[in-house]
Amino acid sequence: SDIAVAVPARPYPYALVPDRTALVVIDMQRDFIEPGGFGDALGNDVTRLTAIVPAVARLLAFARGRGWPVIHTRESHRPDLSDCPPAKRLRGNAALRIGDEGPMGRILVQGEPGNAIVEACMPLPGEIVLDKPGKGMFWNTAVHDILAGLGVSHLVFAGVTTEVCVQTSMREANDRGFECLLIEDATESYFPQFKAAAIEMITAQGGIVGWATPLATLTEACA
Ligand code: C5J
Repeated sequence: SDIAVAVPARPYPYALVPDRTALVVIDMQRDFIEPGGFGDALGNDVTRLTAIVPAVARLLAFARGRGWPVIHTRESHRPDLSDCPPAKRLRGNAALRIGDEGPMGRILVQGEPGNAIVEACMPLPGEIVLDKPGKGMFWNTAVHDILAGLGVSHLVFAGVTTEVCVQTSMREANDRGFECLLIEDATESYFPQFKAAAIEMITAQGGIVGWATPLATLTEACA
């Protein structure tokens, strides 16, 4: 049905249509989140990211209980890097490039240990796992067709990092006509000021990219 539930949110209540909603969990990968991974090796404080793992796991349990489709993304490239533009590979730390051997296997390469999703957020059989070569989830993936096939118009977002892959994916989804809600305590950045600014940007100007709310507000509104 198209019956909507009003979820209190920034900048005003989000009209969630449960029968047309999917959960999107962005890049909850060991290499970004776990101590000893790629993110850690680059000098980032991963404790901020490990701290949201339980909230993302609770959100997954909630979505599964509701029967929502669940889409997990992984930032990843083919082993031959044919889907990694040189401009992406050459960016940043010359000692740790995409495809190089990192602390948890080859960096951002499909099938490597660090590319896997953290244990507590592991996809279940039947859930969609999307390998995406970009920061956003639409570039070079089948996700638009997958969502159309499922009849989804509303997307609830979680994952890392807020201002990079989560925000890019939300902006891409917003341009494609999806109504997007970010779960504030189920997303995180290495930089707290970037997380706060990303949420401000998303919700500014009457929700120019979408809405944001805490997990408990979503679950209470749907109870
Ligand atoms: C993600 C990144 N997943 N920060 N990647 O946000 O490069």
